[in-house]
Amino acid sequence: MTIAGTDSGGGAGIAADLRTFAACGVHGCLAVCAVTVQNSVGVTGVHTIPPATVAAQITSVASDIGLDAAKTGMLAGTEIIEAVAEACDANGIGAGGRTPLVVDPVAASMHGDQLLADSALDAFRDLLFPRATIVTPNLDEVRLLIGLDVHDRAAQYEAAKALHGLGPRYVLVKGGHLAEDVEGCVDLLYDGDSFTELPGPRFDTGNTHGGGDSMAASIASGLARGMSAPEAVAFGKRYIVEAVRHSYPLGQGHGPVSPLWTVRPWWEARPTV
Ligand code: PXL
Repeated sequence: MTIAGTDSGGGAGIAADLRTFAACGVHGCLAVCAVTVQNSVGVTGVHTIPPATVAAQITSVASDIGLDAAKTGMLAGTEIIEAVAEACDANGIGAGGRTPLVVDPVAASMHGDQLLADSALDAFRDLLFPRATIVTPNLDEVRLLIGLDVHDRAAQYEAAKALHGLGPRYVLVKGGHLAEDVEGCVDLLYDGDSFTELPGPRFDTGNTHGGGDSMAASIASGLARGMSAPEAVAFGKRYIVEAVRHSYPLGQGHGPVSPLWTVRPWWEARPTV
């Protein structure tokens, strides 16, 4: 299940998550937290869903279909974060429960448009980090969450340690925004004891809209398929490298990564009916 917001441009948020789930071979359910008015240039409006309706979506699905993993994306504000934390506890999602929880601490779009109220950062740290199986911040989110500006690998390690202190089982500090890594893009996984570097190529493209969402959703898919967290992160890294490789231009601004890079053009094959 994705617990997140919509993007009318179809690149990020729930649209990215559901395509990622499909590409990774799992059925996706959703709890909508916010509707954004958005195109490739930016966000011009946000409408939040009542917190009780967010919680009810989670409970409705968990009580019938069941959940093998969940991920959070745009949660918009404190009240929704509180409702999600409560619904997670009530349905065995996250720490202490049966269902692993990926927390992607979405705070802003790649254009800098705010997707989380400043006042909600405390709720994120206090309510969601301790419940998370894994948190997946990029370097902008690291700065907002712990006030650390990461400019080199040493600081990436320091950030992983500090974030682990907030309670998640695993931390993945994504290195996509690291200026030092001009050749590649190294994500860093930390379990409180040991570090694992996940190297990958860097592509010369501005079309990375929805990349963080797809990465977190592919990790959740791996967990849903029964992988351990380190296995799910390696699965997610393989997946997102291809999604960025196949990214495409859209509109006048930033285009999206391609969560469905896996799909073959079946319509070009000879019809069977
Ligand atoms: O990529 C982060 C993100 C998540 N969720 C929604 C978004 C964005 C970025 O724009 O719009 C709804």
